[in-house]
Amino acid sequence: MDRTFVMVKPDGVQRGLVGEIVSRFEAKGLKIAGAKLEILPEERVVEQYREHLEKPFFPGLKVYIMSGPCFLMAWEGKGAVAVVRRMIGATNPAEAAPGSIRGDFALDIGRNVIHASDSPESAVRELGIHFAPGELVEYSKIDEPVLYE
Ligand code: IDP
Ligand code: MG
Repeated sequence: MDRTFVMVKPDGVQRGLVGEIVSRFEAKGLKIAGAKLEILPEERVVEQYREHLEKPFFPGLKVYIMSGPCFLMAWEGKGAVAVVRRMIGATNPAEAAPGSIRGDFALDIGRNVIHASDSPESAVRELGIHFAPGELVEYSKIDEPVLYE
């Protein structure tokens, strides 16, 4: 099964959106494989956003991501990486589709509530940055026989 890395950013945690966001992924049928609340150390923020290190918004992004606790999760399911990217919506919440998380809960590109891996390769890389192997749990869930053909 595919696994993806998802993180409610500090604005989402402060705004009390963790429960709503977890509910959406659960209702979709995805299975939670790991979760924790954490203020990220600088090294892991730099590692996660390494493709953006030279961008003008990076210094502000780093301060934002380290401004408070993030809620980090691993979610599993068929096509989980692409499914979750569609559920979070476009990077700029002003353009994100209504019904998506960013479309429903945010206004500003610099405060867009949630992160999710953008490819299966990024998912493996990002899960490796944030979770030790023992922190991800393998188990079967009783709805699997009715969720999948
Ligand atoms: P993504 O989160 O949808 O994958 P990326 O382009 O990878 O979007 O950018 C990573 C994060 O950097 C965004 O989610 C957002 O928090 C921040 N970011 C991207 N572009 C801007 C910008 O123009 N201004 C401020 N922050 C930005
Ligand atoms: Mg990205």
